[in-house]
Order: sequence, then C-alpha cells, then structure tokens
Amino acid sequence: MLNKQSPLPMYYQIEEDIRQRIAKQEFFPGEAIPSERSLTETYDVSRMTVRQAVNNLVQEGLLYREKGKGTFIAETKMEQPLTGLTSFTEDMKRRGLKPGNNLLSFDVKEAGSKLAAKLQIEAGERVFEVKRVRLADEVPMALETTFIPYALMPGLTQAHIQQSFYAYVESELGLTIGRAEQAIEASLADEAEADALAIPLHAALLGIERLTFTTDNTPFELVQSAYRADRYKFLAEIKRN
Ligand code: 16G
Repeated sequence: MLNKQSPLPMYYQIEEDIRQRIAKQEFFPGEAIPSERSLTETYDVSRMTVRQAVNNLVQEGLLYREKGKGTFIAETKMEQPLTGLTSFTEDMKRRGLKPGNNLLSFDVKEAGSKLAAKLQIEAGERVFEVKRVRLADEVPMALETTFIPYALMPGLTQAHIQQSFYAYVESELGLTIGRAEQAIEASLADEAEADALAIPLHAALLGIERLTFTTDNTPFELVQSAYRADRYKFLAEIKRN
C-alpha cells in the first residue's frame, strides 16, 4: 500500500492513509484504531514509523489516546462561523442537531463594579446569573454563565431560559438584537467545568466572553462560556484592508 520509492517519508504516507480511511468512514469517531503491532504488519514498516505517524495524528487532533485503553478516532469538530450573531439553539438546529439545556443555577445577584460597567448599569443593581450546560444531541458542548440586567427583563423565568434565551428576547420581549463584542481565549477545565462537561480535568477549553447589545446599543447580556476545544473550531473570513 505504501510506496517505498516515493520521496514522501513512510510515516507521512501512513498518516495520509489513516486520514483517508477516516474520510471514507472505514473508521468511526470513538472507535479504536488497530494496535501498533497490527499497523506495523499492515504497512510493513517498523514500530517507530507507525508510532511517529500516530503521534502526528494525535497532535493534530484527529486521534486521541486514553491511558491504558488505546488510541481512538476523535469526533469531528463543530465549525462555528464568527460572522453571524446567532444563538446556540439556532446553531444546533441549523446543523440538524437537537439543542438541549441543562440549567445548573438561576439566581438574582447584585452586580459588582466590573460587571456593572460592562452592562452599563450601576454597581449594586440586580442582575440574573444563569448557569447552563449547552447540549447537542444530549452531548455537553459548552458551559455558559449569562448575566442579564434584571431591570431590562424582570419577567424572565427558569422556564424561559430552559428554552432559547434569544427567542425570549426577540419573540416575547420584542427587542431587536443588534451586535456583540466577543473575545476568545484558551483555558483548561477546572473541576466544575470538567464535571459539567463530562471531560477530563484540565482538558482544553475555548473561553468566550460575549457582550451583546440591542439595536439601540443597550447591553442585555454578558456571557462567559467554556466551549470544549476537542469539539469546537471557530472560523472567520478576514479581509486585507
Ligand atoms: C450562544 C451565545 C450566547 C447566547 C446564547 C443564546 C456564544 C459564544 N454565545 O451560546 O451569548 O446567550 O447563544 O442561546 O455564541 P439560546 O437562545 O439558545 O438560549
């Protein structure tokens, strides 16, 4: 199967072959790849060569290892464009997945000075603090903490937030969502995040903070979310000048 005459290194050819077998769905996400020994026989190369190919695919995120269990095919990542201001519910529906919410807490608190400044309210004013695990086809994808000025929507209930928050804002309150400022940075799962997302402690996360405004420039939510870095990829098109 490999071309020993080719100038392409053997490990690279193996990587390409495994990549193609995943693309052709010979292997499925979550499935173990054949053992090192079996790959050595299939490709008729040394263990070192197989190991190098597998290591490269692990680094790339196409495969993942579980201690004492083996090497598995990773799930493909969700590709989330950074061009439109959409809600989690809309994103999942567009992909044909079932959006789900696991409400962890729903509280009313007094805003500290930093939060108040962002939401353009006075420190000490009341805000809702809502923690939700967002699910796609029952699989936890992100942990979100949403802060909402209480005075803007005093009628907000747990029932609303268990459905789509944006649907409530637009359809029930009749507000128009305009724009958001968003920052993304890397982080590692702490115990609470690992628990909520059913991932290992210190797994990689993409931390996102979104401050969203209505069309009349009133901030109505500050959302701090932790997306699973093994399942999410954010895409943007950028233009020169
Ligand atoms: C997304 C937004 C979040 C918003 C939520 C509303 C990001 C990073 N965050 O998760 O700001 O509150 O959608 O979703 O995209 P919902 O309408 O399904 O409740």
